[in-house]
Amino acid sequence: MSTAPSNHTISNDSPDRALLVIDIQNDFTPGGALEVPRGDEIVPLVNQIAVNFRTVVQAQDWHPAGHISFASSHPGKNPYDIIELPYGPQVLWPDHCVQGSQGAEFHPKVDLPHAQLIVRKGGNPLVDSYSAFFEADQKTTTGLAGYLREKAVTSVYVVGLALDFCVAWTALHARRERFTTYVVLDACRAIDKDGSLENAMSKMQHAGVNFIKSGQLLDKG
Ligand code: VGL
Ligand code: ZN
Repeated sequence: MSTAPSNHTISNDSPDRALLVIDIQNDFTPGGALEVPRGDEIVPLVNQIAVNFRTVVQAQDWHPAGHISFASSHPGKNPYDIIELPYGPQVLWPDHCVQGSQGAEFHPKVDLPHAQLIVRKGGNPLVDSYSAFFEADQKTTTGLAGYLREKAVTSVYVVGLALDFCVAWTALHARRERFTTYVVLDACRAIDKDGSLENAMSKMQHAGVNFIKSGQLLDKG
């Protein structure tokens, strides 16, 4: 009889796949500046999924004070207004994930000791970056695609916050970089404002992103 723990293993620990853990930070969890409803609920599941991925990358939203995506940087504007910037429309947000702040830290229950790389994004004061691959200008790279390719990764599994913004843009850019891409839906939570979730799901579907549940990853033992 096997004594392997039944629900803490992933059936296929292959080196050609990576887990991308997006923005599980204090400001995106309840009580944070830009809280994603029930964003904290995914943390135990993400920790569990990560156990048998060799390559785990964490993304961290990491803005300078006065960032262009903050409503407070645009007199007369409010959070969730949309403005036009040189790179396209920009949703304005409450101030969040300011570099070095407590809100920018990972949620205290995130437990990923074997994560090898943290990609900090959104550091350009004039350009937002939802995606862990490219900034919102769609061309400035974070280097993540090159990192993954050098490790011979061909498939990425995306989890985290928020499904309709940073998870979606990371998955779309993963497809653009020709990675086989899975979004693990029950290991994500969405902001879901003004149709953002429906819009993001349809964009991902058209781009060939696969939607799965964590049960398809975790050994059913
Ligand atoms: C995010 C809005 C602004 C996210 C980041 O992590 O989804 N959303 N910055
Ligand atoms: Zn942000």
